[in-house]
Amino acid sequence: MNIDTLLENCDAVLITSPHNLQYFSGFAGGEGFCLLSSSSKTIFVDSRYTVEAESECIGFEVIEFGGGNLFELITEQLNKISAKVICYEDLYLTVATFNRMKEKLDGMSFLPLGDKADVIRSVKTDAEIALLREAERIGYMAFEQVLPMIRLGMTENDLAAELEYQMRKLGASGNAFDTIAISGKKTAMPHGRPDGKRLEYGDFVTMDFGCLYKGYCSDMTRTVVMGEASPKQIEVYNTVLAAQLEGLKAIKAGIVAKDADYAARRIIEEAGYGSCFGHSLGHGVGMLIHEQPNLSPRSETVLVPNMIVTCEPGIYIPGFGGVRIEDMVVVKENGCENLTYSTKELIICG
Ligand SMILES: [Mn+2]
Repeated sequence: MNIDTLLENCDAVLITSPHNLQYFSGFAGGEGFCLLSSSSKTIFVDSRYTVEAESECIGFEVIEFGGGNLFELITEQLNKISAKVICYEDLYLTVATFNRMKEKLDGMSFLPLGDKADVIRSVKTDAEIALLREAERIGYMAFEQVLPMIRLGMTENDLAAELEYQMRKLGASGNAFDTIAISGKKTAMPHGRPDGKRLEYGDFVTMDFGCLYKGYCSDMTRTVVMGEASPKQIEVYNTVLAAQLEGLKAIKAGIVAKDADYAARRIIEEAGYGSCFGHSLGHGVGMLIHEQPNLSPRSETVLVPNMIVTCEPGIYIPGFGGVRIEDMVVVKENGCENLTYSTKELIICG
């Protein structure tokens, strides 16, 4: 990766967020302070992580701190490289830590990093794409395992637990976010939460879930119907599916993100459900479940090859229910490669 962008207008950048620590230093322990300059790479960790950092951070000097001497050690390092301006992660550093840093690193100027690291991370390397591909495979394999278990009378919590259990069995280290497994009228809430509600005849059931695999997230959504689908359910489902397919067709290098959003949104608007699709078409996925680029109606970001994004239109009707269908894709020169293999035909369960 290119750290020159990070070092624009500053002498050193201090990385503190878990995902950027892993991305820029290799350190996967989550808690540490990574100082990058054009001439040095240093990571400061406490004794819980010294051994780990020494094995993970290739080309880095690992400095162990303890007993409140962190900022003294950082100051020593900054003096060594004659740094005057230090860039910090304003999006992630707490105000408390920032204030402490300002007080301890007396005489330094501070520059916010903004979204520079996020923009760098939005275009994936081949190694990252391989990890995201495997993460998504774990997700859809778990879905295939769970589909035949979906029965009338089971609770949403049971369903969420099965999805998470299967992902873990398939190699995930955790969940990428809180699993959504909701049914009936609750499916009108895009981010509804599972509870003890039982799956009933005629319910839509929306499952939006993802795993963590070697620090990378997966994300997919499928909606099924219990027992039998009503004509209106079929109409809503097919409208979302048509929009999702249009969105996938639009996603390719060179398109402006808002135009990809509109390609899908137009289908939903023309079917008369425009007011029922409040969120964006999709988002980037990587070490974070939601990262750049944002495929929103306002996003001017131009997609480039090897971005990984979701395509997830939905229709949500209060008092009736909702449908969302989500795949995760790699942006290519002339289209996109879908990493989510599960069927999108309307599935009847129970
Ligand atoms: Mn998503």
